[in-house]
Amino acid sequence: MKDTLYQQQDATRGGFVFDDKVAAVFSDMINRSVPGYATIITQIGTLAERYAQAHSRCYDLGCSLGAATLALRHHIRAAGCEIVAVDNSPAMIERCRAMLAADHATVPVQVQCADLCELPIEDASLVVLNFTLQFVPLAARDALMQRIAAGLRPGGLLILSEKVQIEDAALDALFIDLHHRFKAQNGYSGTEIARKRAAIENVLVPETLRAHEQRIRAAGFASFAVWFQCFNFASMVAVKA
Ligand code: GEK
Repeated sequence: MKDTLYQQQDATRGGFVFDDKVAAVFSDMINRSVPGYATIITQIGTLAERYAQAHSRCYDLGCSLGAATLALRHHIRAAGCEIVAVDNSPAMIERCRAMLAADHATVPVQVQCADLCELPIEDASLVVLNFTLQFVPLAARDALMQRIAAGLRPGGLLILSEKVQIEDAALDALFIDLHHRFKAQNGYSGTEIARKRAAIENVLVPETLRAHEQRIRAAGFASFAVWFQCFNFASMVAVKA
């Protein structure tokens, strides 16, 4: 279903929430709003094929409708893996369950409606945070990353995709402008882009790549790299020693 939410004036009242209206149009919204989203989803599958370890768990934290979960499910080759897909939006989880029920891949998926800040993370070989950490309160991010690192097996992989802040103010302004241009190229009007920007302010809090790397290394990961970036959207990987 096409995202026309911000064509309506009242959609800007209150902050952005992942309610039923958003969940209903989410696939269209994220594909038209996040440069490289489809590429990132595909490559999450490729990375899962390589990093999922036998008899381990693979987590999709902030799974929304389950796009990354599906990529994991169709590419994991290791025996005995279980996917844990988590989101705290009941509207997203309901649709995610329906989508998985219609999918016939065989890797088992445990779908949970829960706050990922309270979720136990255990015996993991892969943890995916695909545009989710940006919505977690800043003060809770260090502890979450430490729990992820602690829950990963040696050699386990973190995939972290985020909207990022560029350190150079002029380039930050340029990339924000180019992102808005990308949205206009995908059919959003100037009014829709401005309303969404206002609604998301203080709800989505981006950090710099340097801040992400520092947090990830401080949590105990041995390596870190940005494997994808388009404007102010990036995807990072980190491996636990
Ligand atoms: C995808 N990964 O399509 N606990 C659980 N879920 C949360 C929390 C939290 N504390 N905070 C936010 N969420 C998906 C896209 S969308 C990205 C992820 C976007 C959930 C929230 O409910 C929403 O479904 C998701 O994180 C972020 O690959 O909308 O830009």
